[in-house]
Amino acid sequence: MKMTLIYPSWPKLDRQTEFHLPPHGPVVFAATVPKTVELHFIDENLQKIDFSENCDLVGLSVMLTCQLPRAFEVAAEFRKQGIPVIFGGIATMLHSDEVALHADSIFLGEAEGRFAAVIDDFQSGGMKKVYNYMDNPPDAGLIGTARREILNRELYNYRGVQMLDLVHASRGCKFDCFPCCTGFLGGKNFRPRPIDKVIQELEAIQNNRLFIVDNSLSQDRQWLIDLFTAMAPLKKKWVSHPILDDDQILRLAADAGAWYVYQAVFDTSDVIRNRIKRLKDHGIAIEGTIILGTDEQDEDYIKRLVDFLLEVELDVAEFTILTPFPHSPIRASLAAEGRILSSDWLKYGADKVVFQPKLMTPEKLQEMYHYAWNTFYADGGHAIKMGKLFRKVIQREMEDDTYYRYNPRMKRSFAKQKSQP
Ligand code: B12
Ligand code: SF4
Repeated sequence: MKMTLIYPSWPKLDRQTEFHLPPHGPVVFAATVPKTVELHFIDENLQKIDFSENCDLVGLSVMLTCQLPRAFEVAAEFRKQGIPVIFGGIATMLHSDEVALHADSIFLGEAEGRFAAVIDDFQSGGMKKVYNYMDNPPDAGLIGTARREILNRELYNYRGVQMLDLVHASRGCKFDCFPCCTGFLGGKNFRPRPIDKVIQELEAIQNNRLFIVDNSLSQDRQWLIDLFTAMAPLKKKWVSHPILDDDQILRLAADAGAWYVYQAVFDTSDVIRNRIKRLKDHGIAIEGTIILGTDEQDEDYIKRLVDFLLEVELDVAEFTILTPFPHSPIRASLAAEGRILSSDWLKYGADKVVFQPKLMTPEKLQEMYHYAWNTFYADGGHAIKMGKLFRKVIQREMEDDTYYRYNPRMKRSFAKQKSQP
């Protein structure tokens, strides 16, 4: 049986350098697909879909709300030809009723230990309209090593530099922040994977540089100590969401290869200033994630915030506009106040205003989004600041002799160049 798995394209943030990370959901999902199924993967951000290709079942893996409009077009094209389509992934869970209108089947929840039964149903002609495991997540020990071999790895580079590989050591998040959907997705629980399985997966990845996509590395202190201690000998370099703000943990993280973290910066307080300083003191760089449009922000507030980011010398900043994604706490409160202006999912890429801000007009907030990007990057674009971050990691790889680990051919050509008169 042949299954084509597709990751539909989505619009990148206006102003951000266009780069494409290897999709994570699809490769983790692929590990749950029985080996008897011949699986072919297409990342539409970088590959063209061949609608005439022969297959028995199409799977659409949809992570973002703004991916949905394209996912629906792709599904319609296959279904027109009589090829059944099953949807899964985060946006499928967040928009299940709407997605069901465009699908033969929808899969809600995590697929580990569950997808083989869907294939059995399909092969016996009885695939169900809905598979719903949202209230019953699998044991995190069932999460296997992602099947990264389904990716065409050569596509994932930026100007010749290999992109990071994505990996996760836990699921869920015990916090329930206002703009976030993870409470709904993961049941507000932290679910760590067994550390030996994580290490096995990290060892298998043919890349020095990783993005650990766990929601938050600040949920369980002892687990972090165990994880970072086990990771240190691998000498990988990695990016992550926030790490527990604690000197011992940050030191262990740095020793385990922490390269830079995404750190939410929501105000200009000393708490944030000190957090940034502590990260820097441990040699960990910072990509600030800054949400624009919260209720306390007006034009001056945003200007002060951008000045602050420049003053504390953030390495990189990613500005987004507050977006009321379905099943986030903020959507419920904005909806109750009648402040949602649009539910056109294409506009839900986090760079367009789709709600009524409290202290600005929607047009002013949109203008301030551009102001923030333009001002922060006035003395060098996003690509230049990213380039500096990459130079930092290359320097560390040279120091601990890991730079050529997955690229011995480069070492030989470098040595040859050096030996030439
Ligand atoms: C990693 C990540 C990213 C990465 C994605 C990289 C990549 N190429 O994969 C990057 C950094 C690019 C990213 C960007 C954004 N992200 Co993001 N991201 C995540 C994160 C942290 C983890 C996703 C993940 O990998 N999960 C682990 C995998 C294994 O789980 P999974 O995909 O659900 O897959 C399982 C099942 O769903 C199932 N499955 C998956 N596919 C399929 C297919 C079929 C057919 C079937 C049957 C089953 C199935 O099997 C898998 C195994 O069980 C989530 C939060 C979260 N907890 O999920 C946010 C999240 C998805 N992101 C979010 C947001 C808001 C964004 C941004 C829009 C804004 C921002 N800056 O954060 C940007 C995009 C901006 C833009 N326009 O360019 C929101 C989604 C909002 C929405 N509704 O659109 C989330 C939920 C976080 C939140 N704040 O609430 N993100
Ligand atoms: S924003 Fe981060 S810490 Fe807060 S609920 Fe979402 S994933 Fe957890």
